[in-house]
Amino acid sequence: MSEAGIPPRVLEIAEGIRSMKIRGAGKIGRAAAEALKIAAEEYAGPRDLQVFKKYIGRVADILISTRPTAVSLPNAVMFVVSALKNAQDYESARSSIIGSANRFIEESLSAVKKISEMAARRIKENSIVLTHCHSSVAVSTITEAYRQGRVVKVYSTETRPFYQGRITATQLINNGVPVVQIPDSAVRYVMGEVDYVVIGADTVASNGAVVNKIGTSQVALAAKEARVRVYVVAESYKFSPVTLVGELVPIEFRDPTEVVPEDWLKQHPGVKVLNPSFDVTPPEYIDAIVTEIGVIPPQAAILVLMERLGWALEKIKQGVSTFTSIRFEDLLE
Ligand code: RUB
Repeated sequence: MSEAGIPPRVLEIAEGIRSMKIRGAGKIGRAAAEALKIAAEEYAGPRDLQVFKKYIGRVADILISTRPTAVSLPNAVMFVVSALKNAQDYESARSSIIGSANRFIEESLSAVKKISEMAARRIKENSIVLTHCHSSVAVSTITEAYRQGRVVKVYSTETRPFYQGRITATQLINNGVPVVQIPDSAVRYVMGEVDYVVIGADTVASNGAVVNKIGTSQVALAAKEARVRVYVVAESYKFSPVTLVGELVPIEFRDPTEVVPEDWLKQHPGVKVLNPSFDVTPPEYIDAIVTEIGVIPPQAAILVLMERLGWALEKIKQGVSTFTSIRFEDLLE
């Protein structure tokens, strides 16, 4: 994809997502919206609607190619870019991109707040909560529940190999929440003490399966065995419309050197390393998904898709069946 004429700040955001400097599905979605806004604001090409659309299409393609799993990324991009649909001229196209990017960011932040308030109500007083990875919505929920006297202790897994659990532990402790960091392998050991598991999501499929950081399904399995409730806290733009037509959620595999040091790998050339970044938790292992439009059983994921992502379902009807095969550049011609 040609990067000529694309503002450096936009490419920096794309690189930030790719290198995981910007990470977590919500932040990734908001960063993509911000990048499209900057792209519109700093556009320096001809003031021509078709040329501008093609340019925005190129930016959209670059953003979407950064990481494959979190559907918040294509959903955010689709949301912002679909504002071009009714634009009559270059000026209105430019301002509609800026407007819809702002709207996505505002609505996303307000969704996080609403979810935290709703999810906190589901936690009884003096509970012990376990969380995995770093989810902004989970941290916000747990903090809200702690403020209401509902949480007394949090187990936070370190989340190998990238150690996002350290971000969770730091944020919780900064919010005054008592936190105990545990290795991922200690989840079953502590589960007997835990009242709730609260986790985020990268993607929720139409059947209610939740794709989240690698290890989530093991946490959910241990919780199920111990009859501990599992709550997923996820904004509606983490629901994937394309799963409705049978698309599988692509799982990202990252570099082996995140798992073992490069030197060690060189000394042991026969050892292969597998580093899947996400896994799938089936709906039977989830008690509820808390979204900004309400608390649902995972099996009701379809209702969220109908209510919030109808525009994406329309695209699917028109034959755009997968985000990964979309070239926005073509779509906007
Ligand atoms: C992050 C991760 C988070 C979800 C939800 O993975 O799996 O649980 O993205 O996060 P990575 P949030 O670190 O690989 O991006 O609630 O912040 O959207």
